Amino acid sequence: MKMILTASRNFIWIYALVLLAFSARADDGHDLWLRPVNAKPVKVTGVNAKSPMMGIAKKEIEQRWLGAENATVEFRIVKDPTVKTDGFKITGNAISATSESGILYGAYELLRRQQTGDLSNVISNPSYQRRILNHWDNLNGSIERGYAGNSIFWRSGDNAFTVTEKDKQLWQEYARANASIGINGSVLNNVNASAQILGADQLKRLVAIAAVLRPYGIKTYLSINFASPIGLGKLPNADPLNPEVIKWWKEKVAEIYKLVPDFGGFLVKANSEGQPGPQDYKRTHVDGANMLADALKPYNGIVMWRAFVYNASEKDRAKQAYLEFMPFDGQFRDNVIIQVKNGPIDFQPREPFSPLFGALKKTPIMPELQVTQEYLGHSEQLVFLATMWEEMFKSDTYQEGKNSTVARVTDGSIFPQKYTAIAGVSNVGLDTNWNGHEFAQANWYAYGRMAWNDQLDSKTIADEWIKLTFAPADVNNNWKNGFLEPVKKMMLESRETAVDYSMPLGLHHIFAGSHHYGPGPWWAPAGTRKDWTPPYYHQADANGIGFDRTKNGTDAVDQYHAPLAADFNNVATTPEMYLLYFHHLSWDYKMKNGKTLWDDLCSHWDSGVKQVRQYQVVWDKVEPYVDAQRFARVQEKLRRQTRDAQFWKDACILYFQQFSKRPIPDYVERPVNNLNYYMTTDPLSMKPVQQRR
Ligand code: BDP
Repeated sequence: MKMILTASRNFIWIYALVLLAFSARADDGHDLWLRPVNAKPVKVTGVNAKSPMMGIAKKEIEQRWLGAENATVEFRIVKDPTVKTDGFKITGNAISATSESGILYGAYELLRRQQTGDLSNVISNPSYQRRILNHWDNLNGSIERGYAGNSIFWRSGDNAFTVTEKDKQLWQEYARANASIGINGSVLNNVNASAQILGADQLKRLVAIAAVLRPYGIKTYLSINFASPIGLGKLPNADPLNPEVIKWWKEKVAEIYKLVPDFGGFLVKANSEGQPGPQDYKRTHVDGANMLADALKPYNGIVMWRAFVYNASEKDRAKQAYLEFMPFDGQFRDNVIIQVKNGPIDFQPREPFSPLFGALKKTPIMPELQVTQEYLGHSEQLVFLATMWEEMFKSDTYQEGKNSTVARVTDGSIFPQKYTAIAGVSNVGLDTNWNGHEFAQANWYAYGRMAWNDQLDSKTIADEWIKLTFAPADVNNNWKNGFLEPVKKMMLESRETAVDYSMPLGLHHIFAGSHHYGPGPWWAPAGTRKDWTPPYYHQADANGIGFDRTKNGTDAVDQYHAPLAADFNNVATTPEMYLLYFHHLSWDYKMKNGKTLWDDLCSHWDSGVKQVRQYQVVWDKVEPYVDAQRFARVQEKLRRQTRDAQFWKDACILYFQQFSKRPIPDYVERPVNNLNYYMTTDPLSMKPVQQRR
């Protein structure tokens, strides 16, 4: 009896120690979804010893094998018409592909399947050929809309161009993370590009970066400044029809390809938000894009020409890209792809899809998504973006009949196109955990997975990511019910929650000026461009709220294909999630749930706050399953998110109440400060500002 007691006491001690060690273990998040595992011995065959890429695939298998001990994994390069470039087939322990990159992606998939418990065979081909991250990194190391520290590629100072071992290691880790989710391209600098990116020192650094990224299957691209021939080449102009300019670009491109023979091409933001472009010389987007395309063509390079254009004109901003680009359909070279943001305005928490999708029928389009959370709480708020992107991919444009989804009109399923591509604005920075928020890693992961497979649903992605990022070695039902399921639910709801506490029912762009963090529906300093101020977007007055884009208004609805044009034109058939995007409605407008518009708006703001409060509870309850460091970091961020959500709700209710003149519904929590407080407190720093913002 005594012996049994001692034994069980010992057991309890050991158990407690193990628990303590586990929960106290520090985890800085640097390993992302590629955390070390207790690999079993394995043999890999079919490896071309000369190929760095095959070497990486082999090493990954050896370091992460969780299958049968001493199993043999076979790499097979095959001729198989069902397997596209980069695609692969997994049959048991064999990975077959038509290219080495396919073997690499197959290896990552096999390992992922082992870790997430899916051992079925699969054949997998990417939806888009080019799956690209856009880094908005400036040459001085800062990142436009970056919330996770400075650039991993560029820095200022004396050693700006020294390539250190530390640099190379970080680039390699970055490349590996990308390859593991299928990303195969990186644009290394900001779309608001400096001409200097094409300078000698910068190109040397490009060479060094490309050398590290290449074995992981990642091509490098650069954003260029359209006026580079002036800024760098000292030519008097950058007119795309000027022979001197044409020659300058040809020579520059030749120089780049000599240094980086597999260089991907250029990303161009032209005549947009003050950037130079062909219109400066009374030329068109076609003139500009084709001139660059001709220079890149001999090397199979591409031009990604952005359609993010709008002027401070009387025209509805939401209509401008369509108006500007539709007349050019069919006039671009075949190595030009028009890069179009998911929505017509600008990466808002919710917008309908851009009407250009499917409408340009003879010009390939690549969707541009924003992984960095410029308008969705930076790296402070837990917002899983996969559900938003899924909403976009699955939206039916009806352009070629039913089921002309955004996914299908851009990935080559409907329109035959030489190149297919997709871009995501990166959220990577020098922060130890890469993305600032532990859960922002999920957005990088989700972007890669959806770029690979645009039919993948958010639930599957969340499930995979949680297992890879948080699962202990011995996954059991306790962990599944105690961690996986509640955290998954929270992630899947989180984007709608953010919409609720910030811009429900189709409201958009009512952000605080410049940093876009928190509310600023009142923000309209004298002299600011109207289309950069929130009142332009919400149009609140005594009669109601919302932007009238119907036939009686700006007629933006007309840019959508039937039946959407008519559906959006009619308030009764407009999905309520887009209501105030398309309609200006009275405060007493009756919603489907019977509430007035005012009451329903208040309910959304309020429920958004309540949902974040619930996330705090969810997270506190998962504490036993998470290492102390990550637990504490997320807990702290959720506290901030709750304060932010409340700030949104209170500020919006008090501000719009001035117009609605309606009481706050009884069931809605009362604001904790007055309107003046919200208007004189910066929601990012939470510090008072001198003037009304
Ligand atoms: C907006 C950002 C701005 C970018 C611009 C773009 O606020 O910083 O330069 O998009 O995409 O969302 O060019």
